[in-house]
Amino acid sequence: GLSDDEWNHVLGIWAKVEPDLTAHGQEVIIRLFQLHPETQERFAKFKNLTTIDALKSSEEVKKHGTTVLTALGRILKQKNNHEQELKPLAESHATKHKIPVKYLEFICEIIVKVIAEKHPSDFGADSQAAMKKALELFRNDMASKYKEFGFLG
Ligand code: HE5
Repeated sequence: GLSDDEWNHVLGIWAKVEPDLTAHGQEVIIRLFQLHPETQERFAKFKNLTTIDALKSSEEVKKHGTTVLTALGRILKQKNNHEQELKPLAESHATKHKIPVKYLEFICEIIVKVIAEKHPSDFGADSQAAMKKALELFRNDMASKYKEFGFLG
């Protein structure tokens, strides 16, 4: 797990992200689709967004980015006592959306990059390392829940 100090880093930077969750979320989703186009194919309602301008002006993309980061924020705030928050997320991603663990890795990596770009002076090496560790715990727990739901992701 993470030390108290590491959780303080994670929740400290998250508090800087939260006032503008939508811009962060939008950037994360757009970058996910640009870097890993196969991920966009999982979204029936984003299939028509074939240009960067279309992605940038989509209210649906903004909304989904906010949804994703809101869910992740709730989980981080549980400091790894996240069973209750994680389970429905793992269930939907395993059984309904069928999102491979690899895609979770992609999005987690992008989340760290986007935060680093938007908050260069508040997201130092220690905070980045702590956030990476927290996201790794999140992914590992998603992966083990996936298995419980019979998805080898
Ligand atoms: O599962 C839900 O609620 C429990 C539905 C809303 C939701 C989705 C849907 C939430 C809260 C999340 N995602 C959260 C989330 C956190 C992690 C980092 N997601 Zn999610 N997703 C939804 C991720 C990661 C992640 C990676 C990828 C490629 N997710 C996806 C894909 C994905 C898809 C296809 C959907 C279905 C909803 C939709 O089409 O929205 C426009």
